[in-house]
Amino acid sequence: MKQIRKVLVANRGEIAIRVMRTCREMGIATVAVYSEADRTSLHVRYADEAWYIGKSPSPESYLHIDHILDAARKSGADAIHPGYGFLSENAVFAERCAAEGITFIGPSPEVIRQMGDKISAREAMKRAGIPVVPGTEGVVVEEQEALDFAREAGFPVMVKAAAGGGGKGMRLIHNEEELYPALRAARSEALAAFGDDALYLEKFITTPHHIEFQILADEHGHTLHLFERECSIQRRHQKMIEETPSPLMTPELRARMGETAVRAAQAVGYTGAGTIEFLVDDTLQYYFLEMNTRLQVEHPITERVTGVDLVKQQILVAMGLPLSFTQEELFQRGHAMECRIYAEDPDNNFLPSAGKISRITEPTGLGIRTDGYVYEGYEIPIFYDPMISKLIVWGSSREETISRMKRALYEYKITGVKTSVRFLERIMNCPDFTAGNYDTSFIEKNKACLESSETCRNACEDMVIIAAYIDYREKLGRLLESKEFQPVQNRWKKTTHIHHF
Ligand code: MV4
Repeated sequence: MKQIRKVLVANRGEIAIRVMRTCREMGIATVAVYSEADRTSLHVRYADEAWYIGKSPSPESYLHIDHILDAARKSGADAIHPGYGFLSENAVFAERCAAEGITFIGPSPEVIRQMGDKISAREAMKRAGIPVVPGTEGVVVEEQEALDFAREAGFPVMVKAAAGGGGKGMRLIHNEEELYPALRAARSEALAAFGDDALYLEKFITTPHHIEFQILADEHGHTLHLFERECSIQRRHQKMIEETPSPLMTPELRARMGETAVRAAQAVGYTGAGTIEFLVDDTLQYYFLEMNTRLQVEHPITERVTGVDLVKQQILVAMGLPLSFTQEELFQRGHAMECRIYAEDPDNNFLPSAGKISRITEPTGLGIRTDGYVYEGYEIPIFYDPMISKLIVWGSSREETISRMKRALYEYKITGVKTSVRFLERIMNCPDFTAGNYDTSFIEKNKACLESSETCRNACEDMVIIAAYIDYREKLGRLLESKEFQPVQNRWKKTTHIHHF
């Protein structure tokens, strides 16, 4: 067993505070690291100590391995929690921690590296007999090979970067004419974005559900799942709302997918908390998509329905302790939903809305959790992800959860920056959403219903004006054609022409 007495959280924002809260509960000291722009950030104040790690741009601070390890060494931290994003799935960082004798709270560098390479992840799953999206064997080198696959599988197909993930470097190809140009573009994009131009192709699964399973495994061979999370409400690969249980799920499908997720984790020797992402098509056929070797943004909905603190479990596993519960002891109780609150303007193409928080009041009450980090007077930095907080709501049923979420969103008042709160309210009022009848095309399919009330109102007003004008023109035309119409006599001219403007 490795005693952990002090954890450095190599992250910022809400997740840094969230991790530090669990550390505090466990009697573990906390170390914050901060950049120039984060001098006034809440995680700096919350931690027992704080270390400056560099300038605001992430590469000079939160992505700078040496600066972070310097802070770990100087603070005497015996473990590092990477949160999500930044270095959380960086195998080199995990290796450097190990080399410094610092416990990296997460899976081994080998597993991080293997799951970070989407082709080797697929190969590992195929070997374990886990269904993967039909695709090419290994890296696509020759364009002819891609054409052969696409002809065999049938269009549309998706080209993806082996070093990508999360939708980065993906392209949808509808026919042969598009294939070669798309391959070349994807290859140069992948090289630029990831320094690795390896590509692969998959059959496109139309309007899939994006369902993921939470995994937890210790270093003593115990692996279990903590059920699913439905993540199909996404905009440009950015999740907006997640919920558990999934409206699509049946007990039988849940058991099969859960067993598959556990087998996937065992197949790669996973330890700690991880997530298996699946695509599920409209025949409820499911396919392994990716494995995330980090804690996910949306983990709180799983915590709420199972009662398990996933960060606490990560730390206990990192200490080398066996899991203290079995699969049979885990149940989903009620229904939880997360809305991500972004400082973005949904009525202006979701452009980030920087600025100072002048007022904020957050909802509270039974079944309501807000994981945030902003406060009145706080200036939201432009350097990082614009997520302000996560609103996690629980209810005894999906209906109760939605009505409670509506109430919570109504209470959520943030002034000084534009936020996605109003957009989330519109989703809560969308019939397809409230009926649980949605997949990853939801945002696209419900554009009209999701337009801002302002935009809707403007559009409606325009419609009213246009309708009135058309009505006027029709009446005028009938009048002009009618017999009783007598043109106004003008003593200077025979008739007066009516000039239509
Ligand atoms: C797919 C797919 C359909 N067919 N792959 C990959 C990264 C993940 N975040 C989304 N990914 C997808 N991969 C195949 N073969 C559908 C998705 C997908 C998606 C794609 C485009 C736009 C939004 C999406 C939301 C969820 C899943």
